[in-house]
Amino acid sequence: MIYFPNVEKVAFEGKRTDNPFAFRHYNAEEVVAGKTMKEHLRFAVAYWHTMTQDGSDPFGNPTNIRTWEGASEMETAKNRVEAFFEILEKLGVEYFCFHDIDIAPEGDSLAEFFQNIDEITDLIKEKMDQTGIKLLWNTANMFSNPRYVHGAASSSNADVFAYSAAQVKKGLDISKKLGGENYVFWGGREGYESLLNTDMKLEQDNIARLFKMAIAYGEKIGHKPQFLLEPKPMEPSKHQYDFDAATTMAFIQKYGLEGDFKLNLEANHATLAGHTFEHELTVARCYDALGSIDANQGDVLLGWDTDEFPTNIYDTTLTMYEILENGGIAPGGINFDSKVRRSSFEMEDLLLAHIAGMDTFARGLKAAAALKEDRFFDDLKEKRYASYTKGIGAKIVADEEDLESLTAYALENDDITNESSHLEFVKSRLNDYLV
Ligand code: XUL
Ligand code: CO
Repeated sequence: MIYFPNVEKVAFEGKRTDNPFAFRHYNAEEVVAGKTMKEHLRFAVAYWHTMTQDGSDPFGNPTNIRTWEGASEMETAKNRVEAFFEILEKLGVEYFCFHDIDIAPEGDSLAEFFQNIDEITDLIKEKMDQTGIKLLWNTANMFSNPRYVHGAASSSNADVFAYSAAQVKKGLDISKKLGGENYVFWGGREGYESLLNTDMKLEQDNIARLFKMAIAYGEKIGHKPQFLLEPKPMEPSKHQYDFDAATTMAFIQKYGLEGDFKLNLEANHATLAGHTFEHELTVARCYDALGSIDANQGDVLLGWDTDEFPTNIYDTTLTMYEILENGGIAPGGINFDSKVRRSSFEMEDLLLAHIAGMDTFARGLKAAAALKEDRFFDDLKEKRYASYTKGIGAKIVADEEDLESLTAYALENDDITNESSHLEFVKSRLNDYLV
């Protein structure tokens, strides 16, 4: 069955095309800053938003027209695999990501769930072998089912901890089966509703216990994907332990997980934490822990996780600049953790939305490469911190000074002159790279 009969494989046609199913900026094989666009961008499609989202919101019923609904849940699940690979192939996207419950129905028992997962991943593997499409990451959904009402690894109920462990084991088994390059943990319920009844220390110790079990199991089965932790400050929990990049790094370091874990950073989660996305990316880079990104954007007027497709060139430019500074994002990638708006309910909107996101990132990549080539930020920072390359500054960063020697210096040099940042001029010049 063909799900998008009116759309051919989406090709690069350039800015002047009026074909809505064409890339106007993303040209997979075009070389930018020494690599092809597709090597830089490593796009992935998210199973959950693309295949299972129905367009409902807290005030309204589903709106999405989806032609893959079958007579049973398993039939729908199988149809979705077909449709998903058609989307990936038509977009020329080489990676995908999923939660366990996105691909297979949970059934009436854990054993039945596992059996459904086995059947569907057989199908997915066949498709991967036929097309060469790869698994960027999978994860276990340990937040939707009511059993996770008090958390997963952080639950007050040890039976829930055990259930979570079983889901993670299965997640790693299917990661091995499908050659997953990364494995993600996002703790939507790993936090608290009220401190009045929460043992924060035990909960965080237990989360780390589960992660260590995952590392050990990966070693045992000879499959070690890059483990990734995805920060988010809140939603669905009132407070989530992986609040932002800095908080999550403190957790990773406290429990000695830095050799195995990096961060999967999401743009809209940064906004919710009161940061820009580039702030989160920079923090991760400072720790050498930038693993992968979930691409989307929030709405500045709304205080929740709207997961919109990225269309803001300013943001994608600064994001791609950080990725270039990082020397690339592999083995991570750019996963569209983005959903179409409720009013974009037609099947073909799924393609249009991804094309928009891919074109916006391609523009961001080109602008970022030009900024790098022109040493725009490099020169700016080099000049700003020049005082540390000579004289007393050079001695400070060589750790040759102490409080007494610096006091002696300051007493002789207390007539301080600072330079203006000319920040408005800088921002205006940055704009020249965006168009
Ligand atoms: C939720 C979110 C998740 C994770 C994977 O806000 O971003 O979809 O990416 O569980
Ligand atoms: Co995400």
